[in-house]
Amino acid sequence: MPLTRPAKSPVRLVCSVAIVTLAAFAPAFGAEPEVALIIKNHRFEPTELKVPAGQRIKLVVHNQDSTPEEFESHSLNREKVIPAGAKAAIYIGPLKPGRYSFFGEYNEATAKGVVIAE
Ligand SMILES: [Cu+2]
Repeated sequence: MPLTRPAKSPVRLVCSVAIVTLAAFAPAFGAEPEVALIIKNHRFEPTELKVPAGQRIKLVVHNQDSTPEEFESHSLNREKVIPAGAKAAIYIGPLKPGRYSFFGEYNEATAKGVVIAE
């Protein structure tokens, strides 16, 4: 269905202002800083992820192994299974400055890492 452009009205103007105000508090969709994390040979690469504190972060985890892995972090309160060869987005934060450890639940002995918010 073709979109028709509505005539400008005071109501529409108020809506625009409200949207701009909201945007100031919550960054636009897709505007989060993106951090890449790889799972390879049952290890995370890199093992230390430095991220800005006080912001929502998009972690893009790429499991390059031929087995599934579960990204798990108690301090970040996140848990996500990533199938073999797949990529998954995990949103974290906004975080207070500090260290937040994570691990691969299926390979805890080797798959370890830490998010450092600063
Ligand atoms: Cu788990």
